[in-house]
Amino acid sequence: MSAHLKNLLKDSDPAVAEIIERERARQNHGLELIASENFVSPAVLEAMGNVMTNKYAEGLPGKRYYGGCKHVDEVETLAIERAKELFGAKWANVQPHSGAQANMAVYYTFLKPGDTILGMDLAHGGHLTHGSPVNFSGRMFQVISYGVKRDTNLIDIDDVAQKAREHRPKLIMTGSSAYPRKWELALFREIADEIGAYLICDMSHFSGLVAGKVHPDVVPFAHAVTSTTHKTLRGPRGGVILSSQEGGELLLAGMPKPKSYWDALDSWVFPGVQGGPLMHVIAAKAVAFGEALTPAFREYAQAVINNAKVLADEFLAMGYKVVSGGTDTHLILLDLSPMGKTGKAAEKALEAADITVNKNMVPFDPQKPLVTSGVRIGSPAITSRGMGVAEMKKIVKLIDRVIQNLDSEEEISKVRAEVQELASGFPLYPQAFQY
Ligand code: DSN
Repeated sequence: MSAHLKNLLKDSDPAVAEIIERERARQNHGLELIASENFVSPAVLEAMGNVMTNKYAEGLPGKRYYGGCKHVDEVETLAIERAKELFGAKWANVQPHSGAQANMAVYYTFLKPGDTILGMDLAHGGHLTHGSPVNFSGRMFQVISYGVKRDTNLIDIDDVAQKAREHRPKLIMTGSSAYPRKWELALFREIADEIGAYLICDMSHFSGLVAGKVHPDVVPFAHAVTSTTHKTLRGPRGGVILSSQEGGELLLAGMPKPKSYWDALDSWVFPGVQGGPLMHVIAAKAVAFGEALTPAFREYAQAVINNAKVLADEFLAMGYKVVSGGTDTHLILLDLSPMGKTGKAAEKALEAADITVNKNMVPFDPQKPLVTSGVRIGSPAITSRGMGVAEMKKIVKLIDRVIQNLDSEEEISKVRAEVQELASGFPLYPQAFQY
């Protein structure tokens, strides 16, 4: 949004303008280490805040239920083509409002209520929409969960195979929210093929790493792949579904004849689980996919992993317990239980020092989800600010000072001053571009 428009908002609704300004300042002054967050480019921000929000466009490009769609058709077609090119997919739907909506459309495409799914346990790093009882996925389907091994904290593929053979799920879900290691889909596909299950990958957390070619491809192995667009991929808040697996016809409830499952996925996004697409967000997705196709994005994705590895190594050198012994993605998970501390206390004290992380369950965590033994720390957002190895080392020392002094307001306030000084060397957006 231009400075001119910013002034319009300031004049017409100063209350909202001031809240937005405070949030901008918070992002600028602090260290954003939530593994699922990032900072979009000014171009993505601009593509999100414009007249595209005014248009209703139920349907797909060229097949809409409203007139006046010629320009939104252009931008959605561009977003679809760029998404396909980025991930080597043959089909894409860029309309899901979120990762959860994308997963819902996938489940409704491949399953009937009551069918069995096999997904990663939330407490071991999985996601709510992979079968948690507090989510629609856990209420609609029979859920069997797999997890990590107690000794290595790596995925127990033998356990996956054994549970697949025993419970014969119709769908196997892969992907995670707090698993610091790469996903190797080929092994999962062998298991899925053995029992005739659909294999789905929710690559929300690491799709930017796949786009940047620093994580193995997942699209060739899964029947469908879902992702958010706002995490490592550094686009607007939203979702996308991709597929390269042709063939397969599904008879959907209420439909007179079977459909290819690409058509079925389209139908389950709209009218299945959503109404009108958010065309301003789709325009911003097109911009983000275009950015992710550049060599600069590959360098960014590599830097995200390099920075996360430095964070892990520095914490290990200081004697911290890092779940699975390190990382090969964008995130690390600290287990604070050997220090007698909780994720809840660490998150709160770190926030007071302008360092934003989230408390997180660690595998086999004895603490409750609102307390937890762990904190999850991600490198995508600070890498977008241009921070590198030297800054990672400083950040680990700052975090350690807070964790060692959870109750010391004096130390926390000293750390906050150093955090703000560090952040000020890496301004988020140019001054003229305040939002
Ligand atoms: N909330 C996201 C995360 O933090 O991983 C997942 O939806």
